[in-house]
Amino acid sequence: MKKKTFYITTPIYYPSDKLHIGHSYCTVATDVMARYKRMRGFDVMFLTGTDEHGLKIEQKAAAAGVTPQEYVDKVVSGIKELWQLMNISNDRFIRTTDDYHIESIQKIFKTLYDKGEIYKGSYKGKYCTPCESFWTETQLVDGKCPDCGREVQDAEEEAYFFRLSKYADRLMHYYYEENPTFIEPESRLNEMVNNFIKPGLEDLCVSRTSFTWGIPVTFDPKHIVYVWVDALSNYITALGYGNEKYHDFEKYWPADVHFVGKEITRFHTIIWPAMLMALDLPLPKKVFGHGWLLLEGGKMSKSKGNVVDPVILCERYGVDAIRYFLLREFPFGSDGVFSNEALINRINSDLANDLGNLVSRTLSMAEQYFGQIIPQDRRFESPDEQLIAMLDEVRENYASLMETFTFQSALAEIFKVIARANKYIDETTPWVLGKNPAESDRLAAVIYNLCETIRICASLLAPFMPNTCVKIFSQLGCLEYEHGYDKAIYYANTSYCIHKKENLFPRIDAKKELALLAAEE
Ligand code: ME8
Repeated sequence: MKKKTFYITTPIYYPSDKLHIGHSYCTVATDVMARYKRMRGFDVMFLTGTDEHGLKIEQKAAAAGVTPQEYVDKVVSGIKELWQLMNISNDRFIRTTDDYHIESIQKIFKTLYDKGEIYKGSYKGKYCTPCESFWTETQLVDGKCPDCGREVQDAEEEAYFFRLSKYADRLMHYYYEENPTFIEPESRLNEMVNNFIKPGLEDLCVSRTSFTWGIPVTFDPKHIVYVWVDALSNYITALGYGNEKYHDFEKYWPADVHFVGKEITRFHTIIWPAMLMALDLPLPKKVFGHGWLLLEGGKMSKSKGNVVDPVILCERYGVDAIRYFLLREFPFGSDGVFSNEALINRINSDLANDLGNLVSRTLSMAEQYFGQIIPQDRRFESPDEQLIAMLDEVRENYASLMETFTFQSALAEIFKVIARANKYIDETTPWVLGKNPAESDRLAAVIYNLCETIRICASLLAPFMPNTCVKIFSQLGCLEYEHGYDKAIYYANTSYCIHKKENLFPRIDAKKELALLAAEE
């Protein structure tokens, strides 16, 4: 039987500077979802990449005294290294400067022009350079860019326009009739409708002549394609739409979900679907606008400089700790405040104390009392029932939360089981049982139940903390066919071959660490 497909994407990031922890947040969430779906047996296509054209990059390169291509090549190689460091399992990485993408964009632009969806006119408006966005007077907030609050400039140029205005009704129909879960969280739908569609959509200026770092319009080469038309199309060009580089457009399109930050939901839920309608292509099934990581009251941003470097964080605390923290601390749809204190607390309480201790106590006792193999002669008693019932339920609870991208709660479900298992150790007092040879069968059952708990929890945690879970399975001596989603329920006869190694997460001395961090600032 052919596997079901799952196509998931991150935004393609601007390589105008190094990425910060906010970009990592979205990419890690996408990675977790991709790994989860692979674990569920899907044929996954996970796409990320970089959005390399536009005035901002042209200016940055000029300031650095290099060509735009040289500039982006350097930043992009750093971005690829970052994703490798963070264990990101993307199947493809698209750069908008790749030849095949450029070829596709030129074809898309020409097709839209030939169909009358794009026409030539002249543009007068306000332009926000950092956001690469044109605004009308009415869209400005206090005369400034409504997305970032910065100054905008007057701009006028001969330009091509996309007939966005004519799609308002079809968009509304898509949102409310055809696909009511297209925009999530739901609050973002209301925002799109009330702030953008209801006030009236205007045709969109889709070409520029004021700078050159972009994809030329083939039939009028002094124009370059507007960077958002170029960028949004990546989701189909990366599958081979309009080019011969790839051949899986039919297989994966439409995307199951685009993960994007809330500030670019508008581009993905208005402009992008309208472009696809104009091309007579199916629309993505869902756009999820996640929240922002804030820092001391403001959004992190490359241009503000108040950024948190993911490379430093991963080196200091470990990749899995950072991946876990990002998805456990912040509800995916809302904003959250990043702080070192919260990070250290999470590592200590959840990873070192709860998970780390459960694994280390269980495996130490297993080795101490039985060596590598838990005896088959096991006596189960009623205190086991509650733990086993939780083990049998956790997988379903987790799955339904994962399907709605409720990562924080999915993790909380697993950690409830971990907490219960730690309590079970205190209740069953294996160290007392271990002193009495007559209780050996009871001790074997207790240790076995704990190993089952660890195996099941690690199976479900694997998309979040892949390296840690590999370590756990290896210490449990648990073969590959014994873990994974399908096996994440209680069995009476899993075979373990225990081999305890170093603790998974060393405890951080929070006071010392925070003082150290303060001194470094
Ligand atoms: O907008 N908190 O690229 P970009 C959470 N090239 N997420 C954050 C964040 C923060 N503080 N800062 C950034 C672009 N992000 C376009 C996209 S897509 C066709 C083109 C994440 O480099 C979040 O996902 O500015 C946001 O939408 C994305 O990075 C913006 O990255």
